[in-house]
Amino acid sequence: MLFEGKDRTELQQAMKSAGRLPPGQSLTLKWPVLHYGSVPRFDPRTWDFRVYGLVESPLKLSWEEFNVLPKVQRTSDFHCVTRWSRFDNRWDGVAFQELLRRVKPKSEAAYVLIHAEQGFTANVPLADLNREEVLLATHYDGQPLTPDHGYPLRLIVPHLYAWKSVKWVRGLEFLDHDQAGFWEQNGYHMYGDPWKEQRFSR
Ligand SMILES: Nc1nc2c(c(=O)[nH]1)N[C@H]1C(S)=C(S)[C@@H](COP(=O)(O)O)O[C@H]1N2
Ligand SMILES: [Mo]
Repeated sequence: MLFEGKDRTELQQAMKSAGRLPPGQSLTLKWPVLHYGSVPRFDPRTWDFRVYGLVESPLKLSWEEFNVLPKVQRTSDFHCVTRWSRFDNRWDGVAFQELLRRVKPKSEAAYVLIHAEQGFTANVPLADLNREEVLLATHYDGQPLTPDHGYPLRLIVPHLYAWKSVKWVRGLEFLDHDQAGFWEQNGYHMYGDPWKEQRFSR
């Protein structure tokens, strides 16, 4: 392995040289836990996953039904707006494009509001979700997500700041307009490109 035996600063330099460290970020080898509120409890009997709004075929799946969907594996980097980046994270889950094929967004659909437990939301343009590397992840490094990292299901959008990678996802609402989510209402950028340091609005 190219990066084996290197310490954190050496790894950071390697990622920087490889063009993988966005400006103002530093590499972490630990995995910080970051979210607003408490870790929700998962109850497989009442949990459901809904896709609704501007789609031809709305979906409502139980946990059992969700797990019948075909799974993919993706490895990607993760950049938090609080300035840490974690590299080469291996996720398993359902490709976002797999869901898009099933729900068939209407032509007016341009944005998705991601809904999570406890009313948490985040807004992402549909075009940014319609990418190979975007997935609804159930596993990290081959193991089910831990409760504090989003068990049973979280979104992964590697090319945007990690607050868009919503933990404890329960639904996707397709919209024809951009609607600020939780952090966006609290001053974070509507889009959140780490390469342009789109941390805050205004
Ligand atoms: N439901 C929910 N998802 C969330 C958040 C949150 O507050 N609530 N915070 C986001 C932020 S700011 C970050 S950096 C990542 C952190 O993911 P991690 O705790 O697995 O490192 O989760 C994101 N997903
Ligand atoms: Mo974050």
